[in-house]
This record gives sequence, C-alpha cells and structure tokens, in this order.
Amino acid sequence: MKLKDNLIAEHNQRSIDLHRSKFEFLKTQIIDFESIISKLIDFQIAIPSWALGNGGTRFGRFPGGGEPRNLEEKIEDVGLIHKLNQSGNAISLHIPWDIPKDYQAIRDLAKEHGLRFDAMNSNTFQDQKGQEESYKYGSLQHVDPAVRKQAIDHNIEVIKHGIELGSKSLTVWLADGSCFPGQLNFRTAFQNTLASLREIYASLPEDWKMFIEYKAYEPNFYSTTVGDWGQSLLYASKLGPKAFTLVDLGHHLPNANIEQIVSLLLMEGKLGGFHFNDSKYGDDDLTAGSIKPYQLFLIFNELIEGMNDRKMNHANDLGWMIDASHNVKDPLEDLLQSVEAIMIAYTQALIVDRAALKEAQLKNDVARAQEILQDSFRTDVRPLVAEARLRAGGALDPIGLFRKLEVRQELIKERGFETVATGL
Ligand SMILES: [Mn+2]
Repeated sequence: MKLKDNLIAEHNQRSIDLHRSKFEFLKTQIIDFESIISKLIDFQIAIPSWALGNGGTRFGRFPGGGEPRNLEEKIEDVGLIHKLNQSGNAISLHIPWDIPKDYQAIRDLAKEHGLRFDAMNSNTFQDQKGQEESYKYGSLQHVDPAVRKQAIDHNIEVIKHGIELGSKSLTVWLADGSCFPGQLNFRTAFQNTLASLREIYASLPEDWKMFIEYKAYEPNFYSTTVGDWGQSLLYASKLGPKAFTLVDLGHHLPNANIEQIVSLLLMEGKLGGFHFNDSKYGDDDLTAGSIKPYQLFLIFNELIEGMNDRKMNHANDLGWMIDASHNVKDPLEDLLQSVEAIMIAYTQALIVDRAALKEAQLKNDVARAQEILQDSFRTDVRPLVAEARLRAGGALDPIGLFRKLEVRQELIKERGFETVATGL
C-alpha cells in the first residue's frame, strides 16, 4: 500500500490555519528557528524490521492484523511511516529473519519508498532450525570453539548481506552470559568474546562501523558478558577505530544516569548510536518518550552539547534507531509516536541556551542551570516539528491521517488478520 501525495496535501490543507497560528506564536520565542527546521528535516530515524508486527511478551501475543508477512511488506510499512512523517528514511534488518532473496529487487523497492538500509543485526540469541551447534550456553563467549566459529561465521554472513544492500554497520547484541554463579569464568567469557569479535571485525569493510550493544540482564539473569557501557567500551577500545558502543535506553539497571554515560562515550569518540525506547522497570521496549520524556530530553541535551563540541553532524555521525516491541498498540501508530517523541526531544535540546548554561555552571548557579534546561523542556516545540514535517512533504498530523485513511484496515484487507511478521 502506498499513500498518494495529494491525500497528504489535502489533509494538511484542512489544518493549515491552526498550524500557522501555533507556529507564528512559537517563532516569536525561538531565535534561529530556520536553522532548527533544516536540522529537523535532515534528522532521520531508522525503523527496525522487527517492530512492525506485534511482538507480544513471553505470556502471549495479541495480533493486530495486517502485519507484514515478508521483507517486502516490512519495507512497505517503513515506507508508509516515512511518507507520513518524512523522518524515518531507513530500515534496519535482522538476519536470519530478513534474508533477501533478490538483492537488486529489494534495493529497488527500498529506493522506491525513499529508504536506505541502516545497521544490520545478527542473531545468536536463539537457535535456528537445522543449526548444528546450540547457543544455549552462549555464542561468541562459548567454551566450545565450534559454537564460537558458527556464531562468527553468522556475523560475517550478516555483513555480506549488508554489503549487498548498501548498509554501513553491524550491530552485535549478545545474549551471552550466565544464569547462576559459578556457571562461567568471567575473564574467559570476556576473552573468548573479544577473540570472536576480533574475527568479525576483521571482516568489516573499511567504511563500516561495528556497534557493540550492552544489556544489564535478560535473558541471562546472573551475568551478561557485555553487561554495561564500561564492558562495551572495553571491547570497542580493544577492537579498534571502527568499533563503537551502542546505547539501548532500556538496557540499564533502574535509574542509571544514561545522559552521563552518553556524554562520556561521546568525549571518548566511542559512542556509535542509539536504540530508542522507554521503560518503567526494565527492558520494557515501550514507545520512546512515553514514560520519561524529561530523561529523553536530557539525553539529547548531552548529545547536542557533545556533538557540537566535537563538530559532529547531528544527522549522520551517530546511528539513530528505534528498538521497541508492541503488544497493545498498532505498531505503525506506535512507531509514529516514537519518532515524534524523538524529534521533540531533539528540538528541545536544540533550543537550550548553551552560553547561558555554561555561564551558570561556571558561577555554580545551580538554580539558574535548572531554569535554563527546564525552560527548553517546557517549551511546546510541536509546531516547529510539524513545520519541518510540512516543508519536507509529510503530514501535519501523521497519526490522524493514518486513522482517517484507515491504513490498518487496508493492510488487513491486503494481508489478512492472522499474519505474523517473520521472526516474531
Ligand atoms: Mn536494542
């Protein structure tokens, strides 16, 4: 299913007056709004192929109908999101769930929807049918070299698929770890993992990046072999200049100061990218900004400060991706909400008065520093985000249009109700 340009234009026409009045009011409060709008138009967030269907939990899964049945339909769904908001121009694939049969056809289809291929994701956290060795006791950390070799070969295969599609990065997330004290030797597990990662790293093309994602716990509940940003940074530092730490917002112990982690990783030139989501307790994979919007803003505040300091390009120098799972919402509506929340937090961070904040810090004016940050956070920047979307050709109200056009009902008609997005 593809949305026609005239439908978007008609939809925008109906609410343009209200938008204009909100935007005009906001313009009076923001000095360099034109430069912010152009940054917003450039800023794109990758959508993971596995977030397009209902993920469910270990207790159950409640299908919403019309889910994509194959890679082609996943690309079409991301195309729908991008058409509506003009902020999601990339898809992140997961191997083996998304192995392309015909690279050229897949490349052409993505191009037709204005999409590129973001980071490739390998999978050594579950056994595939017919697989020789089991990952029950880990993959890259495994005590048996045959299991490690199988996991290394899989990652190299993922890189090869990515080269064919024009991707430029590999994300390695490992479920490796242990469930009980004494199950493994921490140093041996680390060293085996490092040696395995070195072999994968050696297969990376020159212009590729390797993202090493950490996670505090789950599915292993006693130790995780890439358990936190310190461990990820150790691997990334030992591997070399193409290896970076990837921060998934849900992969920390409760109340971790993620903004501080981000700041220091940026300082070390080792922050690779993000997996956005939100959580109340653990790796809840909820919609970005749905639980802790202030934290999301504070993270962006550190990102902007640190990226500006290193003269980095906001849009391209880090990997921006959503990693979420949906159980009760329409996955496409949820992803539209996540992208919107990310754009809002980015905009709020862009309007922080950095000179004033620095001055407050130098004077130890703690109250003033808080005022500056919260003044930005409490500014309703939604008209600015909507204006950027409008200028880029998107819808003023993406979810409103999604519902008005009955996109989900159309997808159910096309694909059926009892569909399962592959891999979920
Ligand atoms: Mn993740």
